[in-house]
Amino acid sequence: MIPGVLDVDEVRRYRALAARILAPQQDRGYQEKHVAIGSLFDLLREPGYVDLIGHPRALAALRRLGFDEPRYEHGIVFNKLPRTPRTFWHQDCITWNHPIAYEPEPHELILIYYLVDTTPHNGCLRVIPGSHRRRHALHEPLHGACIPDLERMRDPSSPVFQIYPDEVSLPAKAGDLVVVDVRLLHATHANDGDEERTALSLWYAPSVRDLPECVRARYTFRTGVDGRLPYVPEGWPEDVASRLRALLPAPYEGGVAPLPWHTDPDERLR
Ligand SMILES: O=C(O)CCC(=O)C(=O)O
Repeated sequence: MIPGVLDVDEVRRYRALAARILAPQQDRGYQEKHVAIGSLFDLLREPGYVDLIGHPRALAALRRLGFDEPRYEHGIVFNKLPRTPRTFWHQDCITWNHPIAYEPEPHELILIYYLVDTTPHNGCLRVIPGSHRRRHALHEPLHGACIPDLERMRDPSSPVFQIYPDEVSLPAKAGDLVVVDVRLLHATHANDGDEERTALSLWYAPSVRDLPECVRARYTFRTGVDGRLPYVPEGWPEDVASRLRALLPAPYEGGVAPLPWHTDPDERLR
């Protein structure tokens, strides 16, 4: 938890940008499909977010943690509407088929910025400490789970929607930043408040040069391959596009095949 990374003006500005991206969330069909996640909109729908992606205070905080070359991969606006349920437990690692996923050092981080004060009453983050390195009962029901079914909360009695004795809530003030290892099991409380709860999650590779070549081979910058891989949107003004490009990993130009996505840990996680 890194308090006060964004000042009041930045919080206001990034909320205004989020509001423009979030317009399609008014649709009832969208709301039903995403009731247990809120929204899943690409941050790059607004070029103004390039300032956030390269935020000097956030990058300095990462440097203090020992990550001196973070590179942006992708980002999502997570907006939980008033009186909507918990987000399901999950982890976001896609590299479980490679030894790096079983090493102590993180190979991918999520930087979550809160744009409103967030508590257990209105949807703050919940995490299971240590679950990025140790198997937890939740890994079983999550194995091969149908994510669209979880997003629409088809089965509220599922273990992935329950409270666990070893979970920890992380309340945050508007402008605070939470840094999460992608392997960590995380979820949110329900938003029982009357206001929207807006958070921005930005994925970074903290040290690209330490990544195996097959992981760097994912960075091809081809649009439409997968929204969770780095790219520069078409039609952006060149000055903003080049600022974004400088914050992305270098496009891979070697001959190694990209590591296929693998979203579940195997027996190496004990
Ligand atoms: O806070 C949220 O709405 C969900 C955050 C999350 O799941 C993530 O950043 O991966």
